[in-house]
Amino acid sequence: MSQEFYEEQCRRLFKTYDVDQSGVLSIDQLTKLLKDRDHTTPEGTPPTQDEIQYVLWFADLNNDSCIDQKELELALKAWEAYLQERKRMQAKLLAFDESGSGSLTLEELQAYLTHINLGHLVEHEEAEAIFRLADIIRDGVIHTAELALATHIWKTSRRQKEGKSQMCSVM
Ligand SMILES: [Ca+2]
Ligand SMILES: [Ca+2]
Repeated sequence: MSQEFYEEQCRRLFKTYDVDQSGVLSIDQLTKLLKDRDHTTPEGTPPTQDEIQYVLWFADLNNDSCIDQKELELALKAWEAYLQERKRMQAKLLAFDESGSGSLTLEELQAYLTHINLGHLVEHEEAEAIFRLADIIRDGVIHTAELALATHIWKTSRRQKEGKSQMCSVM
């Protein structure tokens, strides 16, 4: 799909969902858009709170809890990427949910991070820092979209560390 076509599609989508023509998509309008564009669940299944916040985390650049026309492209990309990952994330959550609560505690997240760190222990402190950033609906546990975000944050921080150590070895 060409960039031009994509932008045109974004413009049209924005118009369709900004039903009050306020120039931004409110949380309710964004929720409807995400629901309509999710073809992986039965029709009409709404996104969960953590999924909505996940999209905002990536797309709401000016932090006003609304999506403007420029942010919509980011929101759609974040949502599409997440939908492709969701099944895998749900399976991971299930696998590390020792207590069977349907979400992960800090200790369970630490075990998951250690697992994606190829078995090398991720320290409590680091796991806690990631937990705090990823608990975007602030209910003290990690849900599926929050686990996807925790994974993203962890990978980004690893890449930064590797980048630094590579620089050190060059110098
Ligand atoms: Ca915004
Ligand atoms: Ca949470």
